Amino acid sequence: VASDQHSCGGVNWPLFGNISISDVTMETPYTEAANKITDDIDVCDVAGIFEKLKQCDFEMFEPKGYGDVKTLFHDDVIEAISKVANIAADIMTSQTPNAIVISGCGTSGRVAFLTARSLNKIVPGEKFRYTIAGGDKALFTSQEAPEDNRKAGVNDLIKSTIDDVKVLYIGITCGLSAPYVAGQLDYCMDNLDKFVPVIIGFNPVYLARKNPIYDWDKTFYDVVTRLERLTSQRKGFLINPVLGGEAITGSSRMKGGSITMVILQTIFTHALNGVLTSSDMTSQLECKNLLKSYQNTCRLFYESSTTTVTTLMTSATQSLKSNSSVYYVSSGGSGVLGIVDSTECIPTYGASLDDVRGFIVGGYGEFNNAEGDIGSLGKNYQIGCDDLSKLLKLRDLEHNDTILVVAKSWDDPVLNEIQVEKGKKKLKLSASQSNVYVVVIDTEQGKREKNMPDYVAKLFVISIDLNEELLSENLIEICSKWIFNAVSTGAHVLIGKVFRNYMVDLKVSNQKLFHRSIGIIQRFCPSVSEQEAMTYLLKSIHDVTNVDDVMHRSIKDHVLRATPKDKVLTTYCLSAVLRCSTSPKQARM
Ligand code: F1P
Repeated sequence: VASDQHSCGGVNWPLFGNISISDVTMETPYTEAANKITDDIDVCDVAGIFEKLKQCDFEMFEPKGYGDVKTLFHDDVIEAISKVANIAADIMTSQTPNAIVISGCGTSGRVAFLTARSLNKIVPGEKFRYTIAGGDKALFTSQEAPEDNRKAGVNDLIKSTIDDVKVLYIGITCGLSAPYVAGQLDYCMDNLDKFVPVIIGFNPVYLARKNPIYDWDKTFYDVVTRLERLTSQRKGFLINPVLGGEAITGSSRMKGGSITMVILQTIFTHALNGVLTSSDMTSQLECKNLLKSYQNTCRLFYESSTTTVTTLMTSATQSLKSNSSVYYVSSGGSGVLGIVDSTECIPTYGASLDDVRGFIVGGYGEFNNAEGDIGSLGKNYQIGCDDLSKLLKLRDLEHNDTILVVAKSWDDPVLNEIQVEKGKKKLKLSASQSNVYVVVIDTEQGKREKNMPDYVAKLFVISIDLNEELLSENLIEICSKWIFNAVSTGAHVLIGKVFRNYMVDLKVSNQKLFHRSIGIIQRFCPSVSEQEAMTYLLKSIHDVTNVDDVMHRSIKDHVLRATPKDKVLTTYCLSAVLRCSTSPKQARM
C-alpha cells in the first residue's frame, strides 16, 4: 500500500495502491478512481489483460490499511464483521419472527439475492430476505432508474419486514451512493427498536456521495455520517474497506461485487459456526481466517487459470466481433453468477441484450426468486437450459457463438446436461456453429475425467487445492465469478468498448452514471470545466446544439431521456475532445 499523501484543497488525501494521484481528489471516491495497473488495458493482448485483472483482484486483499484508509484486513473491518456475525447468529437461532434483509441496487442487489437464496436453503425458517431496486426484473436486466428512488427503497423494506419483530438490515452500495439504499438506511435509523442497520460499501465515509437526492433534503453522506455516529453505541455498523480502483474504472460489479460476496459469506459462515459461544478475540480471529481463505483461493485461482481464461476470452471476443453471442451455463450459485455477469454488460459496455447471456440448470425451479417464473416478460427472463437448447436450434450457421459451461466439481449436475448418454446428447448444446468449452473447478486431489461429447471444443480443469472444507462451496462459487468477469471484461476490451481503462460506451441510466459520464469527459479533456462537460453531455442526451431549454431540467429527467439511447457518451466525449461543432445526431452516426 502506498503511503503517499496527495494534497488537494488544503487537505491531505491518502492514496491507495495503484490509484493515480490525479484521480483521487476531494470529489473522486476510490470506487470511481482509475487504477494505474490497467491504464493501458485497451492496448493489451489476452495474456496482458488477464495479468492486469489478476493484479487488480489481488489488491482486494491488501494486508492492511493506513490512516483512515481501511482495507479488508484492517482490525476495525474485521471487528465490524465479527459483531454483525454475532447479531446474525442471534436472529438465525431465535424462535421469534425475526429476519435478515440484504439489499442493494444492480450487482449489489443481485449478490444480496444470491446470499439470501443460498442461506434460506440451509437455515430453517426462511429468515433471509432480499430487496433490489426495480424488483425481480432487476435480477436479469439493468433497471437503474429505480436505484435513484429512495421512497421505493423504504416501501420495499417495509413490505418485506411487516411481520418481523427484529431485523438485521444489510444495505450494500459499493460507492456509498445509492439513494434506494440511503432511504432504507435512514428508515432503519428512525426505527432502531426494530432494525439493526449495517452498510457495506468501499469508500471512506468522507467520500460518500454528497449530491442531492431527488425529492429529499438529505444526501447519502448525511445518512451514512448518521450511521457512523451510531457505530460507537453499537446500534449500527459500517463495513467499508477500500479495495483500490476497479480494473475498468467504476465497474463495481468486479472487485466490489466479489468483496461483497466475501464479506457476506464470512459473516454468515461465522454465524453458522456457533459464534455465540466464542469470545470477541476468538471470533475476530476466526473471521480473519475465513477472509484469508478467500485470499488464498484468489491466488490459487489466478495461478492455475491463465490458459483457461485467455482461451475463453479469445473465443468470446471472436463471437462478439462476428455479431454472435456468449452463453454461460452453470448450476446453483454459479448459474446465478453467470446471469449476474451478463446482466451488467449492457449498462457497462453498451452491449445488446443478446451479446452475453447466462443460463442455470433447472431454470426458475432452481433460481428461487421471490416473484417466481417471470419468463413471460421476454427472452432475457428465460434462463433455463431448455431455453438455451431452443435458442440454439434457431441459430443459423453464420453464428459463431461461445458456450461456456462452468462446473463446480466433477459431480456438478451441469455436466450431466452435456454428457453423452448411450450415444445421445442430453442437452442440445451441440449446434455445430458453437464453440463449446467446459471448465471444471476441481478441489479433489485425484484425477477424474468424464467423457465429453465430441462437440466440446476443449475441457479445462482448474485445480484448487482447498483445506477449508466448510467454505469450499463458497470458494468455488467465487472462482466462477472471476471466470465470468474476466471473460466478459476481456472480450469487451478487445472489441474496443474501453478507452484506456474507461467504459466509454456506458449507458447513462442513473444519477451515479450521469456524474460518472461528466467525469469521463473531463478526464479526457482536462481543460473542460465540469459545467462545460455537462453541457456536452446534455447536448448528446437531448439531441440539441443549444442547451438553454434543457439545462433547468432535473437530473432525473436527463437520465430518463438518456437511458434508452446508445452511444451518448462516445458522441460528446469525442466532440469535447475535438471541440468540434458537429450536431449530436451527426456525431452519433
Ligand atoms: C449499483 C450499480 C452497480 C452497477 C452500475 C450502476 O452500484 O447498479 O451495480 O454496476 O455501476 O450502479 P452501488 O450502489 O453498489 O455503488
